[in-house]
Amino acid sequence: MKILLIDDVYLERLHLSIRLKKIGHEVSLLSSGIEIKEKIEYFEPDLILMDINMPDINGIDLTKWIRRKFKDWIPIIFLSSYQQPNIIEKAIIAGGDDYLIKPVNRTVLASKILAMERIAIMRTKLKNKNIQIEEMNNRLQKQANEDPLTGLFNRRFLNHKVVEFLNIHERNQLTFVLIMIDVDYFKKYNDFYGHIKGDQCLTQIANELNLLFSRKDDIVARFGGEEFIILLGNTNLEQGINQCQRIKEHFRKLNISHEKSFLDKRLTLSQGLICVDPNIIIDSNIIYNLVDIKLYEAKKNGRNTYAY
Ligand code: GH3
Ligand code: MG
Ligand code: MG
Ligand code: MG
Repeated sequence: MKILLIDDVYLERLHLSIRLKKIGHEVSLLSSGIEIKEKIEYFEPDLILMDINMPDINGIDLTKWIRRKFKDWIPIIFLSSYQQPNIIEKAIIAGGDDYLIKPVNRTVLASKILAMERIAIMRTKLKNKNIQIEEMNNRLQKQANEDPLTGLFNRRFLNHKVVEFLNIHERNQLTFVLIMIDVDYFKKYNDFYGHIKGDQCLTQIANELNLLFSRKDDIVARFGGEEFIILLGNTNLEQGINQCQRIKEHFRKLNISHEKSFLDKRLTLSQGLICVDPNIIIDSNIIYNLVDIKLYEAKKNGRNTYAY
């Protein structure tokens, strides 16, 4: 263990440190309480052995200071010649973990250090376990919200976000936009290129949409099959329409082949858009239904277009 020994008497420090080093500990010595305030971060001790009666600050007050200052627990054992029960009580209440009366028997001291070491190991194990649990929770959380094929947010997360958008935008009296995107003639794409190429195509579309909408608050989700949804906060109808046009233009330039599409043998998308007014009472299912009607309109109008 890395032990920090604080005692104002030189000989006490010397004797103790020799003994501690003999049984394998690393020892740092300090002669005053004030010094520790400047150096404790530098030492990072596993254990502090502390005298009580020191000229500048007494060990009990110093312990209170350490307990206030550090969230992490550092075991503290008092070594003092005071035998009065009320002082021992005070020392433990202040944050000490144990109290030995000087002169300290070397075997007793070694055993007490061992006990502290054992608790410290248990604490470290527990801490690591907690970190593991937290990491696992984060992973599960991410998995629960993610579409496995494309890595986009899934419908579950989207539903949650739409409700959040409704609340926030009502509170701030702002509009937001939801765009539903459906790939044109995708069944033909699968039939011609095969399902694996179909999957790759969906992933490519997802990546492109993610690139197009990379602002922190933009949400790009896979709604299902070959349908995607874009959620744009604090956006009005005109801005939303511009985004539909931007998506259309982007995919025109990408120029992805689709041999069996009637639209110039290129992969195209149809889009429905809804701009949600904060003053109209509406829920997420109604939003999906309305935007689906708009998407259907875009399909009816020949595909590779948008309706709102
Ligand atoms: P439309 O232009 O009217 O949208 O025609 P469409 O063929 O795209 O529409 P339809 O809904 O009939 O077909 C959707 C197709 O999307 C059917 C299904 O095979 C395909 N699809 C859905 N999910 C996946 C997927 O995860 N991977 C692949 N490869 N294909 C999928
Ligand atoms: Mg002293
Ligand atoms: Mg579809
Ligand atoms: Mg389709």
